[in-house]
Amino acid sequence: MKRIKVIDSHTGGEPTRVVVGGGPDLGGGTVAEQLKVFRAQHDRFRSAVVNEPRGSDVLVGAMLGKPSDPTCAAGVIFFNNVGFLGMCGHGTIGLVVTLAHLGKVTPGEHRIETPVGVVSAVLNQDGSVSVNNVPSYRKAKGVTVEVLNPDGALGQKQPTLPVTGDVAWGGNWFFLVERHDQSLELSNIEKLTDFTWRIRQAVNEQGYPEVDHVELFGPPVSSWAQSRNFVLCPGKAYDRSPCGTGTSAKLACLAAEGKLAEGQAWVQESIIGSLFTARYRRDGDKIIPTIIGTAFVNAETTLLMDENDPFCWGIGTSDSNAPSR
Ligand code: PYC
Repeated sequence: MKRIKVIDSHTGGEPTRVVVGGGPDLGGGTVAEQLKVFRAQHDRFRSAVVNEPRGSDVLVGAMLGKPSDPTCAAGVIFFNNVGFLGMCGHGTIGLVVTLAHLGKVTPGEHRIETPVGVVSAVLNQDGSVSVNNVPSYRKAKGVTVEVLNPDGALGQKQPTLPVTGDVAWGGNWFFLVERHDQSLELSNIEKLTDFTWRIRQAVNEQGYPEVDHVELFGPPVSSWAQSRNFVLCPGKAYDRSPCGTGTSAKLACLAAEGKLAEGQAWVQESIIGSLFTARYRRDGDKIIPTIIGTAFVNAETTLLMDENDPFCWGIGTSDSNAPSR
């Protein structure tokens, strides 16, 4: 029986599960090299931590590792129900609040090595966390893709519909869509998920195979915010938070359009109404976004992994189909 110590938190409603003990040895080297070991040798551990029956599709895992950069306090690899993330904004906020809960960090700046670069996170005196993300940029403006129209199958309507968006990097790859006819409300989640999933398929097939997150924007409900979003994550879950890397990608597009000045605040509202405040500074032809949010620790747990359990490694893994002993 393996015992894995985890601490759960949520950042604006989006959960993070930090593995604080009992995880696999990922060897040395950079965190990007440790990710290669994690992916190749311990993928079932990833699945066991975040997937049912212990987790759920929405859970993001965070595996602490040794940083190769001596200026970093920690290394981290974020993962989800289907694989690994480059960076994770809400997850970094959750990680810092978790480390503070454990007494391992105090207010101030902490550098963290991720597979896609070093980020820094400031634990503020009021408990909020400011994440200075990896350099972010817009790769392509106004890309139009033909998205399958489910009604088109009847023959009376167009089989596809054009959808236009920008492709941008904010630590993960995003397709960001401003113009659409969807209502960004919780009651519309199923339609939003279906629509963005079809967009993702079209974007991947029609030129951008690297994009794994899709973001829709619309008017906010809160008077504090400039925009509300719906973010589809790679495993078909939606982000309950405004998405740190997605908001970074949004800032990159706003900066490229000249619609947001350096240092100016942008308040992004999520589909459940939670808020991140974001700003950027220029770094050559890229930007360095800062994302500010708050997380709360909500569980300290020991996961038990019993090899005799047919669903030990999560529902849907090849191991879970083995005949019972
Ligand atoms: O906050 O960057 C983020 C994020 C990515 C996926 C889920 N949350």
